[in-house]
Amino acid sequence: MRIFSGIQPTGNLHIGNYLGAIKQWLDLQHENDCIFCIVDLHAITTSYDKELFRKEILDQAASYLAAGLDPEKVIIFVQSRVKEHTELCWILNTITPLGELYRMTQYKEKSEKYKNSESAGILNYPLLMAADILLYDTEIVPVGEDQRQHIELTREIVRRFNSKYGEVFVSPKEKLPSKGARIMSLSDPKKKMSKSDGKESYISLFDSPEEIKKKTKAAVTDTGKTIKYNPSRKPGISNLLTIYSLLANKRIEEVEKEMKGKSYKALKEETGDLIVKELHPFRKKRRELLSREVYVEEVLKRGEEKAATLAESKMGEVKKKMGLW
Ligand code: ATP
Ligand code: LTN
Repeated sequence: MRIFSGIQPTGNLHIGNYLGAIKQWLDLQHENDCIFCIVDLHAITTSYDKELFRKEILDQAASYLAAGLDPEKVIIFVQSRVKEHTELCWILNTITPLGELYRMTQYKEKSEKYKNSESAGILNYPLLMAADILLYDTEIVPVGEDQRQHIELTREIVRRFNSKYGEVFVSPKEKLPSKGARIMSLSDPKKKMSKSDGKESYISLFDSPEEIKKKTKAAVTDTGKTIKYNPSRKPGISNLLTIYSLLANKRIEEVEKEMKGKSYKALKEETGDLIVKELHPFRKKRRELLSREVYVEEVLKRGEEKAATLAESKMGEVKKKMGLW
């Protein structure tokens, strides 16, 4: 199966990104044809620091490798280095009704956040994402729950393009993790964990043990005493149970049983300890990779060459069908 997914290079990857997306990538890489992208052109739709950006992109590549992606098996590349992504994005703009973009939840959330100062890029964001997916005949897109709607829109675009110009694109399916599709913020467990919020709200894959313990200890819970999974009534406790169960590879009920009769404080401590233990190898590997910048750049260069070959060929097909030069 052809697999494609991407994450924006905006700051540190957090355990939401890991449990929602990257953990699936690691499982999929062995038996599929995988392409993992650093979507820098998506990241520039909101404000970013141009002096730091290159470093953040390299850091993201080092993080992918540190998390366990094998560059001998998968293609890892930077989106802006393959020009066909923006080229196809324009074409998709011409066949997509505006109404479909306005109703995207992520657009509504982001435009609310930036009040009337949002760019057209925020609205058109899903079209660039659809271009990413469609250039590579992607069949499966492993993402967190928040991206499901964008994949549905991509399928709609495929249907529209193929019926207008002839069969060119493959219709992709999202792959969501069974649990943990949505890890919640530690400081506001009714919101998803997100790297655009305050540092105390998420745990980075590369936080120090002290930081991890401090953040889990301060996680917002409720005034009750019973450790029970109930996302609507006990969002904070349920979130900790979810994180624990995913990292320990145990079912939620099993974790609930283990924690029965224990205090919230104990649950927080044990979750913190488990996160520290599970993330330790990532931290070590990332530190090592960050000192091998030339190697990381080489991995990206190799990925770019392979991705460009596929993308050029697909774009050729698209133009031919559309009667473009
Ligand atoms: P933003 O700051 O824009 O919210 P983000 O932290 O959500 O960014 P993205 O780059 O948008 O990160 O997402 C990368 C991948 O991680 C996507 O597949 C997304 O579904 C997944 N993901 C992000 N946040 C979570 C979360 N809290 N729980 C589960 N999966 C998540
Ligand atoms: N919009 C996605 C990131 C993304 C992506 C993609 C994911 C951009 N292009 C293609 C899967 C496939 C997000 O997580 N915010």
